[in-house]
Amino acid sequence: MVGKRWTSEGVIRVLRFSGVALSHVGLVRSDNEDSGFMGPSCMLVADGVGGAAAGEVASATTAYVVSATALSVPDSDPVAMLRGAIRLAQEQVALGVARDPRRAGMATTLTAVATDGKRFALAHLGDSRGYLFRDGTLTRISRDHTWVQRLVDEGSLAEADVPYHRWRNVVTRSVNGDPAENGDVAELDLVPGDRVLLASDGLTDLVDERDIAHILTDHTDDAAVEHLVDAALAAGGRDNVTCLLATVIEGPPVSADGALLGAVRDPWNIVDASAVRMPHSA
Ligand SMILES: [Mn+2]
Repeated sequence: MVGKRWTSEGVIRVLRFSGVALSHVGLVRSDNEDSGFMGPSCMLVADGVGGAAAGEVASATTAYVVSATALSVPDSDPVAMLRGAIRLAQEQVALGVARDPRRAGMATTLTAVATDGKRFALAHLGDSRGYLFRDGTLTRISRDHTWVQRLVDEGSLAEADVPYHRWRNVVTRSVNGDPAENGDVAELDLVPGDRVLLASDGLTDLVDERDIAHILTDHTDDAAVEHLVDAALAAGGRDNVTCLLATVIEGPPVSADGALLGAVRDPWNIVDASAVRMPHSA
């Protein structure tokens, strides 16, 4: 893997994301319970569930905690950073329920990829998806935490039958306020030119992986995210749909910033925006 290094011109080179993202409420729902963040060192999608606007609170709070943590400690090991961010997100979701019992049962998926400029890590909980598109091949890099995926793993359900299963949306693990749920967090091997797609099930329930691969083959990242969202809407748009697509590039470091998507754009959805403590500056 290519690391942070000095070139012959004396310029620091780092690995980062160059990405674009879209979140659409869809054609059926009245509110967008998806949240997302697309920045040069972190990209994530969170798909919230829960009544009384609690789905928005769960996804926005989790998206805020993870993105703000990533921005506050840009040089830290991405595996450790994401583990810490999931712990804090669980605490914040539990706090949100304690403050308003109508939010009981709220939860969110989280699929996040982060880098410190050399190493990458993936954190995953729930049924949003991460994909790697490399050399023309689309590979799933997250494993669904769903009842139907468990049946597939046990050999009692065919992968091809998953999209039609009546329980396909039953999620077994999530950011739900449980301090014991740490998620799946692991290093991810990415090289310049790799394209990473993160999406909520509003895309992947409605657009099959062959069609997703064709769209990525035929289009640049900017055009591809629009085509992906359009494909979900053309298939009925029955859920909120969020797509983030980034290419891994090597170049000079950029100041960390990014774009917020969906429910996390509304600060009222964040349980406690002071929860992420910025490191003291010297
Ligand atoms: Mn969804």
